[in-house]
Amino acid sequence: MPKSCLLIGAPIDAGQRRAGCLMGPVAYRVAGLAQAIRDLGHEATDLGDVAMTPQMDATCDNPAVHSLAEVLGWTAALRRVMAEALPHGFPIIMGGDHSLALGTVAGAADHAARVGRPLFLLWLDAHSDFHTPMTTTSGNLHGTPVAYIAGRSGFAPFPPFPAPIPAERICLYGIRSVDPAEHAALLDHDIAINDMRVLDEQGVVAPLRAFLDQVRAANGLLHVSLDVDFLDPAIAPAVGTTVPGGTTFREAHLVMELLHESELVTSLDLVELNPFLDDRGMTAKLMVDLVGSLMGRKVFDRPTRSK
Ligand code: EXY
Ligand code: MN
Ligand code: MN
Ligand code: MN
Repeated sequence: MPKSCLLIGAPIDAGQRRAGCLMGPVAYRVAGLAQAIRDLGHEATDLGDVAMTPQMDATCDNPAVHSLAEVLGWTAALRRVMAEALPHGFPIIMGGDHSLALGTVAGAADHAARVGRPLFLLWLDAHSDFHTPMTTTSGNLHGTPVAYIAGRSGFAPFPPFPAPIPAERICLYGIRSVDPAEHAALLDHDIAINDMRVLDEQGVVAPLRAFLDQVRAANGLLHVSLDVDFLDPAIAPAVGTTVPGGTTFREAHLVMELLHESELVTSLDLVELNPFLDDRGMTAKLMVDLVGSLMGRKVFDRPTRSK
């Protein structure tokens, strides 16, 4: 089923301190993301980059929090852009660091409420991103979106997340770096934590299929947030928070192929690409390749396959 893909640039690097993520959107364009999608029979419209106005009167109790005014501005802008885009197609947000999900998932939640369907979240990441602005020690807000989306307190002056996603509708997948404060908080939330140990023991298919079955049974919308550091640094070095022991090229493609076959994905973030840390754009090209698998490219297309 051809999709109308809406490519949206979110050149945000305020959620962390290493310069470079703001070059992510242009790197995806140079790597040919739109044409790769069109080559698979879909429409791809590049809507350009989102503009952001910092919210300068912003303060929070943790002085370590980095670039709060900018992240607040991005969150408001991306929430609006996402909610406006979803009725018109399949938004693909080209990041930019993972703090962009504070806004994109909020916008997806606004849309889900409007259409009366539950929103599910698949978080493909080495990190649980479960800090609040009050628990983070780095002060980098890219380590907080899942906590915000799950409705944790301590996010003032961010507006309350519109409809916190219940734990059973959040799937963390590929996790291999959890800070002590995140671990303590996650023990109080029964969010599915498919860390690399789970994937090593059960394989990449079973945990993902179980989650997708839940999405389908609930007639849910599914937002996928794909962090470059989900992948092993050996194949995807252009990211500021690499963690050894990530997914292989084939594991990542299999995840994307299963997501394509499920026909459940309704919006996508591509986050944390830092082209400044790369070698001839290899990481951007890999991410474009993975989007190709999500959009239906097959090595060998078998006529029938279970969803
Ligand atoms: N947990 C660490 C912190 O809070 O600073 C590292 C977070 C990395 C977040 C990247 C986006 O996944
Ligand atoms: Mn409209
Ligand atoms: Mn992340
Ligand atoms: Mn990460």
